[in-house]
Amino acid sequence: MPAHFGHKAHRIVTQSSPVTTQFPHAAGIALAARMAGDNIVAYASTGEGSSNQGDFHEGINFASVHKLPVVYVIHNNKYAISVPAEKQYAAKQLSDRAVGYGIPGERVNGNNIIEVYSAFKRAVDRARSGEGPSLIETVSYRFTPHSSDDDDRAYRSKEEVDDAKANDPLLIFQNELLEEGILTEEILQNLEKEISKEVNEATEYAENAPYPEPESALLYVYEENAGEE
Ligand SMILES: Cc1ncc(C[n+]2csc(CCOP(=O)(O)OP(=O)(O)O)c2C)c(N)n1
Ligand SMILES: [Mg+2]
Repeated sequence: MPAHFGHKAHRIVTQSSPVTTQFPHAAGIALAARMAGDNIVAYASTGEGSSNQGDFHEGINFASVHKLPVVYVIHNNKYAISVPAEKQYAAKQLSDRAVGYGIPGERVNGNNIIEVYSAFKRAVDRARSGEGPSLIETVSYRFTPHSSDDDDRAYRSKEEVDDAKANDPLLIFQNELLEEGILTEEILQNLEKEISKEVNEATEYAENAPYPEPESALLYVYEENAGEE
């Protein structure tokens, strides 16, 4: 699955298919790190649809009681596959749930990169100083269908999608940086060249990679295999 990668060196834990299971995982990782004297901040995010699962409550509640260093984020992109936000939750805003855990909750414009950065900085500083977790809701929009199997024309209009695309956070930020003179057309072109080279090389590498041996499906499932390879 596309978003199920992990990366040990970058400390990204492999994600699993059942949504929001990462919320209790983050609390557990933060607790384990504290016990080991490792001064980390754990980060876990979920969609607004997935935030209605029990794991959401269990994870945040545990982290709040024990003042664990976790930043919890809800990416509110207004849809859970075909289900629009108003059919997912009755709350006015999801960040208000923080009150029930005794932690700060903030709703930010997810299309404004500086606003998002500021909220994350507050949450990370709070976690590092031992005050516990925070909940941030970033509000944005899902530009594409949920997956290649999903035809979004069945549940939302083209106009709605086009309107949202006019607020593409990457383009807005790019333009701001160009206007400020921090980014120039030359830097931009070089960046685009560099990035597409990296993406093309990675694609080629993946396409040429051999299929895994069928037996490898049994690796890392039970403890006796954990040390192999
Ligand atoms: C426990 C569980 N139930 C259902 C699914 C199927 N499923 C995968 S993604 C998804 C919708 C998620 O919507 P949202 O949380 O808003 O995240 P988004 O895709 O919009 O980022 C569902 C129902 C799943 N993976 N896990
Ligand atoms: Mg969503």
